Parts: sequence; C-alpha cells; structure tokens
Amino acid sequence: MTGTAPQPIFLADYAPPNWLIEEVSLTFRLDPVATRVKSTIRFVPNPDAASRDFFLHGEHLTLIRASIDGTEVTPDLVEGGLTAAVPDMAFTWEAEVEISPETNTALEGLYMSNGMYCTQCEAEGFRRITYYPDRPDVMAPFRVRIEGGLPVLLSNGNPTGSGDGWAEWHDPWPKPAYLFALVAGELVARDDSFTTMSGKDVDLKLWVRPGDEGKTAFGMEALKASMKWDEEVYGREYDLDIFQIVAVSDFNMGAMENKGLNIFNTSAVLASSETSTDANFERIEAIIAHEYFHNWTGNRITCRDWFQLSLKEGLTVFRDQQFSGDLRSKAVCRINDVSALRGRQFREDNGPLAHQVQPDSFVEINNFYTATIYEKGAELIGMMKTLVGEEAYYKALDLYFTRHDGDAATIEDWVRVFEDSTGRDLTQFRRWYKQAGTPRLMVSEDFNNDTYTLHFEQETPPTPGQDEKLPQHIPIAVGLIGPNGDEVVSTQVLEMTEAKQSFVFEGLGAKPTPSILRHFSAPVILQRDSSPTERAFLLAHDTDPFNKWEAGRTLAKEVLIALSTDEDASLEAYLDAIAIMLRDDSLDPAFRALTLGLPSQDDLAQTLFDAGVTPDPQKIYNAQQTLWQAMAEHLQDMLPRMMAEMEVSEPFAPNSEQAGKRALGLGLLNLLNRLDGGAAAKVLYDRADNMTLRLGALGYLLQVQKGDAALAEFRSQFDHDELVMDKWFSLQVYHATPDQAAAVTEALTKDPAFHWKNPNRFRALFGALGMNHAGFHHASGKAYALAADWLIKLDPVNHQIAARMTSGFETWRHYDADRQDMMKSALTRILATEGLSRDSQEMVGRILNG
Ligand code: B3K
Ligand code: ZN
Repeated sequence: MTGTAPQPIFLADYAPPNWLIEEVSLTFRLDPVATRVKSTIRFVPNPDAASRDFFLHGEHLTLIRASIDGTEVTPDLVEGGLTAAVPDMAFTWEAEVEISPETNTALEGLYMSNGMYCTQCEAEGFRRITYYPDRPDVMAPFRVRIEGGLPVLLSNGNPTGSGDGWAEWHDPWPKPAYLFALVAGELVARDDSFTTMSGKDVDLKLWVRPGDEGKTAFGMEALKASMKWDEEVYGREYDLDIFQIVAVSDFNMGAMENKGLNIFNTSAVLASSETSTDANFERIEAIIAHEYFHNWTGNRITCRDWFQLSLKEGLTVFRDQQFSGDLRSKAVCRINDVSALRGRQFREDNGPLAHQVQPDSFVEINNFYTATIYEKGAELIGMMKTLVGEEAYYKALDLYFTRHDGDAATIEDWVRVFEDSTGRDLTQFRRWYKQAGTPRLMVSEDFNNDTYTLHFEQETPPTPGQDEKLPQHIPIAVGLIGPNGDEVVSTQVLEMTEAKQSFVFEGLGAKPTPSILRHFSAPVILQRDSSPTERAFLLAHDTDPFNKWEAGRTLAKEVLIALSTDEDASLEAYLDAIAIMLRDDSLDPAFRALTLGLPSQDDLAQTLFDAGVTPDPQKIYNAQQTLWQAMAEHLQDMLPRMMAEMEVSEPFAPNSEQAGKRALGLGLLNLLNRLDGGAAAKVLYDRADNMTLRLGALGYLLQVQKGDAALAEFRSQFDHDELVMDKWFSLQVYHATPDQAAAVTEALTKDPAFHWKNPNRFRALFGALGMNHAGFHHASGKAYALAADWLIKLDPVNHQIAARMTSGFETWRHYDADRQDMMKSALTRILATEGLSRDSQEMVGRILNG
C-alpha cells in the first residue's frame, strides 16, 4: 500500500449541486485507443445551492479543448476532475476529451469486450467518459451521436436518425449520468414487441453476438412477462418507444438498468436447455425482471446520493422476488431467498463488513453493492408491507410514484410516503435502516389455565462502529398448532417494539406448538430451545411452508452439529422425519428437494461460532458426508422408485414444475451415488438432454472420483461456449475434496482457457474455491495463499472484482488460531501490495480491523 489511507465521504456532508443541467449532447467518434467524446452541456444555477463554484468530475481523460459560451477556456485540472471560472448565470459548456476503451480493463466507463464497445457507468463510471457532474442528483435529457465503422450503434432513449457509420439517439427522460449507456459492435437482435396497458407499441430488441441468437427466446419472454407484471401489480407502464437489452461477455456484475438500454452479462441473459441449468433460467428471469423494474424504481425515481442506494436496490429486489414468487412457487422462492439472505447477508451482518442499510460513510461506493443494501434492504420493504398490509402497501406505492416521479429521492422520502398514506408512525422502524447487525430473537413460553404466552426478548450484537443497539420494530408472524396437528390459531402478526415483550393467547384447551416467524417475517436469528420431536412435529404439520422447511433444516443442523463433535450421535429422529416428508406426495417436489438438501458447511460454521464453538471445517465436512451416507442407507429402498417418478417425460421446459422434479431427482441421486459408486450418475450423464441433469450427474461422478472421462467429454463438447466452460471450471473446484481443492484450483489457473481477466471466468474458479468450505479452510493454508496471490494479481486489472472477492476472508476470526494467523497474513500481504486500489484497501482494512 502506498500513500495515505483512502478518505471516507459522509452522508452528513451532502450538499445540493451548485449547477443543474438542462440538456446534454454527446458525440462519440469511436476508436479502440483514441475515442473522441465531444460534450455540449447547458448548465443553469441551482437556486437551492449556496455556491456557484464549478467542478466537473473526470478521471482517465485527456482534455483536448474546452469552451464556455463559445469562448475557449483552460480549466484547472485537479484531482478527480476540473474546475473553471464560470459566469453567474446559465451557460453552455463544450469540451472534447480522448479516452482509450481498449486498455480499460476495469470495465468501468467505456470499454471493449470481444471487439464490441460498451459502457458501465454506475456508480461513478461516467467520469471516465467525459467531464461531468457525475452525481445522481444531477439529471438531464441526453442527445447522443455515435460515429464508428460498426453496424450497430446504440444509446439510451429513442432512435432519431442513422446513416452510414452513424446513429443518433434522444432520451427525453431526465436521467443521472450513471444511467448513460452506449454499445457499438457487430450484433444481431431478436425482435419482438409489447403493447402497453394504454395501447402504446414498444419495440423490444435483445442484442447478442452472431451465433448466440438461439439463446435469446427465454430472455425475451421474461422481459415481456416483467413488463406485463409491472403493469398489473404496480400499475407501471413503460415510457419509451423501444426497450433494448445487450449481452456482453466481460461485465463486472449481473446486469445494469441503463435507461432503455439494459446491458447484461451474457450469464444473466443467454439461455438454452443444452447450456443452462434450471437455476440459470430462474436467475436470468429474475435479473431481467429486476433491471426492467428499475425503470420506475431507480430510473424515473432515482437516488439523491449513493447513501440512498437501497432506496432503488432494496425495493427493486423486493419487486423481483414478488415477481418470481408469482411466476413460480411462492414457498420455494421464499425459501431460496431466505437461504441466500442467511448465506450472504447474515454472514456480512455478523462480521467485520457489517454496515447499515443506509450507511453514514463510505470510501468506495462500489464496495457497497452488498447483500445488506440489496437483500436486507428488500427484507425491510417486506416488513413494511407486512406491517401496513397488502392494500395499504400498494396505496403507499402509488403515492410514492406520483409524489416522487422525476425526483432524486431519499430513503427518508420513502418512509414518509408510508407514514403519510397510512397514518402510522414509523419512527422506530427507521432504525432498521440505521442499525447494522442481525437481531437475535429469543423466545420462551408458558401455558397456564388455557392461556398460552409467548415471551420474546430481542438483542442486536455490536457491529463495527456501533456498540449500542436499540430495540427494533419486529413483525413476528405466528401461528399455533394443537397436539393433534390442527392449526388452532392461524397466522397473526405480533408487533414487537420493546426489548422484552410477551403476547398472550387465551382459550386454548391444550398447550400448542408455536410456529414462529412464519414466511420469515423479519430478518432476525430466532433462538428457541425445542426438542427434535417438536421439530419433527412441525415438519409434519406446519401449514406455513417456510416454517415447515425451517423445521427440517433446524433438525438437520442440530444433527450435523452433533455429528461434528460426536461421530456416534443419534440420527434416527432426523432420518425418520425425512423419510416421511419425502414420501408425502402432496408436497411439491421442489419443496421436498429443498428439505432433502443439507445446510451448507459455511452455515454450520457460522452457527457453531455463534454458539461459542470454534468450527473445525474438516469435521463439519465429515459430518455432512456421514449424514449423506446415513440418509442414503436409510432411504435406499425408496430411491430408485422415487427417482423414476421424478423423470420428466415431456420435452424440456424451464418451468418450475419440471425444475422441481429435476431437483428432487438429483437430490435422490446424490444419495444413491453414495451406494452405487457413480453407476446411476454415469447412466444419467450419458443420456441427459439438458444441462441441469448433465451437470448434476457430472458433479456426482466427480464426487466419487470417477469424473475424468466425462469431464474431458464435456469439455470437448462445449469448449466453444464460454458460459458452459465457466461451469466446467467451477464444478471441479466445488467438488474437489478438502485435500485437493487448492491443488485442483491451482492446476486450473494454468489451463489455457483460464482467461482470468474475464470476470465470469475468474469468479467461476475462485468463487468456487470460496464455496468449497473445507477446501478453502484447509489446515495447510494453501487455498488462502493461492486466493491472495490471485487477488493481488487481479487488483490492478479489475479493482472492483478483486475488492469484492476479498470478502471470502470476512469470517477469518471464526476459526482457530492457526487458521486465523494464515488468513491474517494473506490479508496483510494483500494490503501491503504496492499500488493497491482504493477499493481493495478499504475492504481489506475493514476485514482486518472490523
Ligand atoms: N445497478 C446495477 C449495479 C451496479 C453496480 C456498480 N458497481 C445492477 C442492479 O442492481 O440492477
Ligand atoms: Zn438493481
């Protein structure tokens, strides 16, 4: 690390922009290493600002010339931009800069991917394109002209003209610069159209590289379904003549909601049954919806500053989760969403990277596109909906859209809309935005004279910079089940606002079994002592599908934790409960598949740490293997028959019914594989006609060390397909034994197809290493050292991805002293790297010191 530590910026320092913009015109003359960007910007003084000082952001730009109202000026180039003396009234700024898209490996601003020009401007990438007030509260309509010898030249808004080697676009909707986009290249489109609820025809185009046309049908259907859903559920109509999506191979995240021109990572849009798994289809559908939904929640109403990021992201995640639940199975989607929340957000919220949904400060905003901003942010919206009720929620949203359309709004604006439209006081609820950490909710009960009482106590542990926590306003959805399995009190929402609070249920003839936190009504960790018998009872009788699954998961967790300390722990109660659940044909196969899955090793390690026990990754791994084996032996009589029942005879379709059957079939094969040494997996691999089954079977072959031939065959069949090759890389690392994981990863880094500058490929390999819990935390420390070597190598090329992936180390304090030392030295080595990016400095510093 060189120089001084990077300086944070503070929410409290927000000041309105000095200058606003009436209109922007940009002309791009494209060239791989010398693109010229001319800008004409009409600035007007902001009546709300205290000063007329003029500053434009700009980074990695070569200024060619600048003028004000037609007179050449020589601005002062300062760190991060320029300043200039300007008139005291409206004026026109013109400038020309030169940039080099080809050498831009950070993939921010204008860059090249496989010969195609594309942009990524959120959060602060536009300043790498031209000098501009690159902050979201400066919004303007844009005119764009693109000149370049490429057949397809795209930007935001509606097309206004094109000719040989040029095209012009106009976006009439004022937008912040982070929503700007430009794409140019040899692309082909899938065309379609959508008629909006007011009868307006919208052209739809999904642009891909020639050769990928066959993978666009699903994405287009998902887009049309999203447009329709947003009209039907939120009354939101699309507002331009055209909506375009472009697939790009080199992209730092899933996708980006640029106005009218969404740019997508190929992995988040291209789909076919031969190359995509059911999980891929589901993710693609959700991301297409997410980006489309941003048109209203993000674009028409944007954020005043980046401290408000969850205003658009939390709400848009909540909306895409609702959409997926409506299109697929609500219960299964909720279980998956909560599993992801616990796996990523709880991990974040309970470690050194914990931060508020609305942070007070940050160094690098790119480090705050986190599970807390997104997923916890979405949970907060869900809790507000639960508290005010369905009807009031949509009424509040209507007010939000009318009151704030065209605004750069704040989280405070959002909460106030709910207060104004419902009359409720949400003062305490606001704490959810400002208090980091996952609340613990402790429950006890008593039963006397037909009266049942639930006693709750809440406590949020300290997080970095926040030692003291106040009680949260927690909606706790509860139902009660009688001894015969019938529900005696149906779901009601208890509102907890105190540190300790009790709720009474009267007139019960017998002591009921409580089903608490139904539908996971709040993002808290529920702590309740209960017996395996009670868990098995809830697994059998709970009418709330989330809690039914939760009962099975908690049982499995307890068994695994017992096994990780005592190899002879009793498994009977769990095995019997699972057998009953599996045989229950009234349950959706997807639900049964989820219940058959075991909690992840990382989840178990977190739970042990929480309980004051130092997790031993190898023992956790062994416990999981032992339990799979015991399940296989216990269920062996039913495996072949049930697997046959899960076969899909109709042609492949990526719908949730078929996907559920495939998931359960593969869950059963995971068990059978441990008895037949890969025989059934080999048969399935050879006859599979879709990627879900093929990849599942290949994974199981690798698990029993019989995957070599299939791996080679898989590669020869798919070596031209980047996205499938990503799977080929991931799978080998993910399924490597703890002893082999680092060596397998290292060998794969030497593979000629390991194009490490491509974010998807880098993540495929090192993301999988992080997910192989016992392999990453192997006692040799080899995986830690390898990961550190590669993050150091990646940082100067792509600081965003390098910084993001340092979070693999965020749990370092959970482990034993040897592992802690090794992880600490890996982190220290990263931090000591000469010229380390601000992004990585911030992340590693927080991980080490938090
Ligand atoms: N808004 C983008 C994320 C931008 C990330 C910048 N580092 C995608 C999304 O959330 O929809
Ligand atoms: Zn988003």
